[in-house]
Order: sequence, then structure tokens, then C-alpha cells
Amino acid sequence: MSQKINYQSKIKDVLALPIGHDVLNRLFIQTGLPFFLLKNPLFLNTKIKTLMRLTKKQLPVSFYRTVVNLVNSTLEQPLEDQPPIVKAWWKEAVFYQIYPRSFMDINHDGIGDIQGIISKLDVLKDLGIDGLWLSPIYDSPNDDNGYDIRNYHEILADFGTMADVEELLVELKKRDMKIIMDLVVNHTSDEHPWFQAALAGDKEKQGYYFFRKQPNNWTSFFSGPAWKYFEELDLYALKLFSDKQFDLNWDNPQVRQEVADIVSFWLDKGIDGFRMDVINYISKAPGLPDGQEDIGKLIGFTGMEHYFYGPNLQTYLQELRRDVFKPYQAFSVGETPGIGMQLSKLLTGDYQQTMDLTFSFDHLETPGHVRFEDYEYDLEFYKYYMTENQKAFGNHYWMSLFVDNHDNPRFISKIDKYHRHRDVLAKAVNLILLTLRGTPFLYQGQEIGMTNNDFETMDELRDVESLNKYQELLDQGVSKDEAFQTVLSGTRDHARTPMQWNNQRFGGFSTTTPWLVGDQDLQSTNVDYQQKEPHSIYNFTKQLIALRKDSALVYGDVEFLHEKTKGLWVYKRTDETEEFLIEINLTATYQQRKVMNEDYELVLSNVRGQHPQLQPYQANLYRRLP
Ligand code: ISL
Ligand code: CA
Repeated sequence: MSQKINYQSKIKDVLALPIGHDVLNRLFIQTGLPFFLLKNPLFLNTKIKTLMRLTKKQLPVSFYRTVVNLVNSTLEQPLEDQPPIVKAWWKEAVFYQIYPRSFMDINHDGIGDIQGIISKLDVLKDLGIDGLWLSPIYDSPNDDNGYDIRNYHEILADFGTMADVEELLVELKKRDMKIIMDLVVNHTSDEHPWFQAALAGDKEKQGYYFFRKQPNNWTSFFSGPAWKYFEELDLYALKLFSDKQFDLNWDNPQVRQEVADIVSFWLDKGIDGFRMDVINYISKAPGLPDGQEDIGKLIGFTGMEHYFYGPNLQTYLQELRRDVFKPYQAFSVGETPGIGMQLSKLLTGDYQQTMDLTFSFDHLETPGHVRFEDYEYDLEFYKYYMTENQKAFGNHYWMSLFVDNHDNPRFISKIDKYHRHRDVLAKAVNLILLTLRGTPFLYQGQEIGMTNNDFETMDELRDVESLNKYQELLDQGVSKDEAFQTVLSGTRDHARTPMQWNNQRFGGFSTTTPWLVGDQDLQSTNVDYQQKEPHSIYNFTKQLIALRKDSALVYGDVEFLHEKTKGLWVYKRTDETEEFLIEINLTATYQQRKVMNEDYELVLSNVRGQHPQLQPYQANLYRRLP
């Protein structure tokens, strides 16, 4: 049994517990402290009490008290690994995330729609996609582009009708494709009838949310305090996101029942599962205690320690899985910001019956950097992170593999800001995602190498997070230009510009000015062109997806070679019948080869011709000769 942590405990004792492991890693990621310390015996044997003494000037006792309490809150350990792997369709699938607003606009009102999605299913099928994840399409006032839901049973008029959705499901079935929808149930829109009733004085509905006489010190992910005051009630309500997204109180069994009903409604319609929005935030510490301020400063949001892995998280999710997901054999991937490797294992172990996969985000920034910062992402860190995780996720566990989504600037632009290596780099990244062990999730545009957008003024941006951030910076006295530059580094709108289908105006997305206008290369960065061009990113990705199917790249073991060699990533994927070898140059400069090619045939490369050295971002996939 695990030992409880106290001030006499050593760093290694903290690291041995799942929350301890993830919190420590988070701390290192946030501060940029070198990760080798976590393998250094001297550091590992240091007592907490010693650290407290050494950091007395910087950190108060309350910081350590909070961390120790947090670590002690879960002493459970993920199960040791054991064969065999339980096979599942979602482990073999390649998913594709659609951001409906920006995918395809059929009726030319500047907004993507469901008929637009249907019109492009053949393209996705051609690429080899097995499953779609749709960002929210429910009725919503659109304060946060649909992540603020007004009615879970209706479709947003901009996107179409329920009949369109039913048609989409039929068309997907015809093509043997699956679909998961976004389940946004940590919060609802303030325009949801529950919240409206609560505001009108309905006590029962007030119990669906968190209304308090006094706010606590928690802050919102979209700037400012996490509370909004309502004069009519003389009460504050909790909103971790925008001013129009109010957190549901999952401790109320009625709320859990409502969620179960929503899930059933959609599974009855015939969808295959859900991506669950910020699902790890649903269980908040009883009484909503104040957050520790230094932790708040460190991670940028105050209060998170009280809800990122709350006391009833596992119970509520297990209940939902048992009662609703299980009977339909539905799949679930939780969006879980702040959850690291060990807590991911606790949430996704196949014996655990909580959820199938998590989306963790620790790999999206180089340690010591944040999204709203102009810096060059270091692929060496991605290698470190993935190597650790791939080794830790054994047969009971499965990883999601992704780099792009609707909440982040484009990954390739973070690495190569001026897009000097766009083509090779986009291919290298897609090769990594499609050859590691786990379920790949590609985000729309990634198959053609879409990049960050050259927004020129604040007026061109639409995202509530960006607009709030800009205002917050101005309020802090930052100049307009500087504030814009900061927002530009991190804005989610980079990934939300319309999908580029051809080289026509607006990339063939619409004939009308889109809701968010993109300004990217249209000559070669479009689907039409790349489908015809044999060496395009699209066709490279298509080949990879085809290669991956039924091969050792799905369930095969993963083994890392030359781990210590900087700038190079080499790994093998092996099963009883075949072996693949993958070699990637992680830098924009030439690298010495490590792999001797005699025993292998080259199957796919993002660089043409033979070269004595690995070219910038060269990525090769080999197969062992019989
Ligand atoms: O937690 C964060 C930072 O540590 C944020 O990344 C935040 O949790 C994350 O962006 C959550 O995203 C999801 O929920 C939001 C919505 O705006 C996003 O689009 C969605 O993906 C609120 O529903
Ligand atoms: Ca439209």
C-alpha cells in the first residue's frame, strides 16, 4: 500500500504517487526546470521539509500544504501492465476532427454547415479516415462557438437541422465511418432554460449550478474572476470559462441524471461516442475553497487544484459509463487539461471503466513557455514526452495522439514560424502521429499542411478568449500593439480559419466572406491541388494511413533506439509478422544517420533522393526485409 505523504517524505515518494507524479511534472513544465532532475538521486532523496527551507523566501508553507494535501487525495495506483491487449475498433481507427463552422459552407452564408460536411465525406474516406469528431453543433448563442450550449437536443440553425444530422449518420454508415460528438457538460450557456429558470428564482434549478453569496478567488480560463454577479438574486455564479458559460454542479444527482439523458438521446440517434469537454473539471472540492495563490501564479489560473482531479471525478464518470455508455458500447475520449501521464492511466485503464482515452496537453508547449508567447517549439521535448508516455502506456492503457486542434495555434507553425520547411515538417509530424502507438486524431487542415494565419489586426479575430485576453492586457497597461502581438502568438483563431478546398476565393469554403477570414497560401495549400500532386502532404498522409491499417503500427510493440542522441528520433514498431523502423531528424539542420539501411527497405520518406546525411526534418519509414 502506498504511504501517505508528509513533510518528511522525499521527492521520490511524491513522484511514486499518480497525482504527485503529474503535479511535479506540471511544475517542471510550467517553470522549465530541467527534467533530468527528476532522475537525479540527490534531488529524488531530498525531503519536502528541506525544499521548504530552501525556498522559504519564494514559497509560503501554504504552497507545500496544498501540494501535500493534493498528493494525498489519491493514493490509488494504476495496475501493473499485463498482456494481452484488448483489441477495439477505436484503437485501430484514425480520427479526424471537424470544426463545423470552418469546414465547408454549402449554402454560402459564410458559415460551415452539416450539408457541407456531408459533401466532403468522400474526400475524408479517400484520405482513409475511419472516424469523425465534430466540435459542437448544438443550439447555442455562440459566445464560445458552440461550447456554450443552450439546447442539447437541437441543432444550431447556422449548421442545419436534425434531419441533416440524421442524413449525415446515414451517409457515414454507407462509408463504414464512425462519428463522435462533443459532450459539453461541465457548463451550459447562460441562455439554457435551466440557468434562465435559476435566474428567475427557481431554487431547484439554482441547485444545478454554483450560486454563492460570496465568490472565492478562482479565476476564469478566459481572463478575470471565475464568478459573475447577478443583481436580481444578489448572488454570484461560478463560470470557469466565459461570462456566458456557467458550471454545472455535478454533486447534484439531478444534474447527473440530466447528463445521462443527453448522452442516451444521442447514442439512440446512432452516434458512436463522445469527446467530453473539460470533463476532468466536473467534480469540484466541497465548499469550493480558495485556491493557493502561488500555484495560481505558477499555472496562470487560481483554484485549479480544487477541480482538475476532483474527489468524485472517477465515481461520476464510472456511473455514467456503466449506466449509459456501456449498454451502447460507446466510445469516450475525455478532454483533460492538467492531467498528466499517471492520472491519465488512472482514468483510462481498461479495468477501470471510467473512459477510453484522454487528451492531455503537456506536450503542446516547450517547458517554461506558454501558448501566448512567441517562441520556437522544441521537437526534442516532444520526443522526450512521447518516449516517456509510450513506455508507460502498456497493454491496459491506450494513448491519444494529436498535435493540432481548435484550441491551439498550428503545431508546425510553432516549430517553424516562417514556414521555411512547411512541406517536410508537416509530413514528419503526420508520420510521427501515424506510426506511434495510440489512436491518431488529425485536425482539419493538417492533411494539407495548413499553418498559422497572418492576422493583421484585432478586428480580424473572433475568439472570445482572444478578445478577453486583449482587453485584459490593455487593462494592465500594455500597449495595443504589444497586446495584439501577444494574442497573435496564442490565438485559437489560427486553427479556426476556413478549410482550404481549392485555389478559388476563400479556398472554396464559401462564396461569401467567411465568419473568420484566412489569409494563407492558396496555391498549393488546398485539397484539390494536393490530391492531384503525388508528392503532396495529403498523399503522403494518405499513404501513411493506408500503411498503418492492419499493420504492426497499430498494436505492435514500440521500442526506442539512440534515445540520448539529440536531434534524432528513432523507434521500432514490431509484431510477430513485421517490423518497422522510423527515423526522424527533429531539427532544421543536417544530422548524422544512425540507422544502417541494409536490413531494411525504405517504404516512405518526406525527402526525395538519397543523401549521405539526414536532411532538415527528414522522416523515413522502413520495413525490415524478410
Ligand atoms: O485549461 C486550459 C488551460 O490550462 C484551457 O486549455 C482550457 O481548459 C481548454 O481550452 C478547454 O477547452 C475546451 O473547453 C472550452 C472551449 O472553449 C474549448 O474550445 C474546448 O476545447 C470551454 O468549453
Ligand atoms: Ca452555411
